[in-house]
Amino acid sequence: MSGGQDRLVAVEADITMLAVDAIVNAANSSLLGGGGVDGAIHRAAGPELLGACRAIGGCPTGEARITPGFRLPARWVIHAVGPVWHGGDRGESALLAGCYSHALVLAANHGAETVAFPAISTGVYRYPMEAAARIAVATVVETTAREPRIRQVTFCCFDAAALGVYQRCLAQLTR
Ligand code: AR6
Repeated sequence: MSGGQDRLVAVEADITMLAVDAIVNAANSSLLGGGGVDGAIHRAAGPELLGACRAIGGCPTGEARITPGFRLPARWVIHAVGPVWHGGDRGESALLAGCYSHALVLAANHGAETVAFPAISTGVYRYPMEAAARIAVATVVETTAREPRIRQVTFCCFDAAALGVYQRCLAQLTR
């Protein structure tokens, strides 16, 4: 949160409650909903979100697609498809980084200046939290350096353990 990186913050919260321009969803390639943060976002946004996702027709792993936020406080939902963790030798890190960079470019192109991410792939998809957080933070630093339109990125952690991991990653940026 300092040392020139005050555009990046970590909080412990339910992402569906955040009043930012865009929240990112940890979706699957069908974009038709699921459990975890995906289920929570669809419940909070209302049934129109599923209709908008259906019209998109899917999204490859490592990419993202955008819809309105409907009943959410956020104006937009950016649906990013993270990789399933298979041990790390199936391109997982590049695919995870792709989620963060694609999502931020989409946000900027739609005029979203404040964006919140969950810890993509770290739930059902089993990506180890520490490794995932390092990639998330590094990719957001790199992408925001090229996207001056993004004013703030929030890493939305679902529990205190995840928040601790992100805070350590962010603190390392200032060293
Ligand atoms: N707000 C913020 N973070 C949350 C919330 C919430 N409301 N709920 C869960 N998390 P997961 P994945 C955290 O499993 O691993 C779905 O079925 C959670 O603690 O939601 O990318 C999709 O449809 C974890 O750290 O997503 C896919 O099929 C993180 O969000 C599949 O799961 C991601 O956990 C995607 O799996």
